[in-house]
Amino acid sequence: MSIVLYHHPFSRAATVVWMLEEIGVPYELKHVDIMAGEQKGAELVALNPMGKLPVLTDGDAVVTEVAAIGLYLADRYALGKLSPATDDPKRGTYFRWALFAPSVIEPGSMAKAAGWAFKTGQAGWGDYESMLTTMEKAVSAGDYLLGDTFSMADVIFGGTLRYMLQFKMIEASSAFTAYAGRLSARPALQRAEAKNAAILKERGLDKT
Ligand SMILES: N[C@@H](CCC(=O)N[C@@H](CS)C(=O)NCC(=O)O)C(=O)O
Repeated sequence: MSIVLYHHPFSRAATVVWMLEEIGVPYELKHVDIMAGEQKGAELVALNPMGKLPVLTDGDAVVTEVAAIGLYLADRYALGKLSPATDDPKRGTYFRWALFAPSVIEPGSMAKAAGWAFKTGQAGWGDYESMLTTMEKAVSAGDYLLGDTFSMADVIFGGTLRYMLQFKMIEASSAFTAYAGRLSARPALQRAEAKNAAILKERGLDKT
């Protein structure tokens, strides 16, 4: 099997399982015990010097960073379906929201939760309230970020939003709840959640 995902169900690799289920290609999961620090071992560090999950390999290609993995998979295996065709102007909106997740939502939510002191004009993620307003507008313009069409940008942005809602780093507004509900109805997300839950059970982590 050419696609291998280094995975732990408690990590962002869980979102990559959702990506792979949306794409529908065969893949193998390699469990990395992050509680035992296996992500800092030689095998993982050779692939990702950050010593972090997720890591996806596809033949000789090594991809890290959730957003990069999603964009890679969609272009390689679902171009014109989960990512707009290369000459489609919708690609601008697609990249905009896909990259908003790691460049604004992740650091912006962390800065707020950890009480970081910073200048909003200098920090790329700006101020928390503007971030929330921007996100609410993005998820309310249609069912999905591209309007009627679901795309990999929804997995990247939506996966980050779901994570932030779960850990109460973003408060559940009606717009966020409605959007998260539309995502939860996707059979691919349900299959991914079932896979992650089965691994948790198998490894006795479902009670933690
Ligand atoms: N920027 C990375 C974040 C990766 C990350 O922080 N992964 C966490 C799990 S969700 C991890 O591996 N933590 C263990 C560690 O840092 O030792 C991405 O988007 O993939």
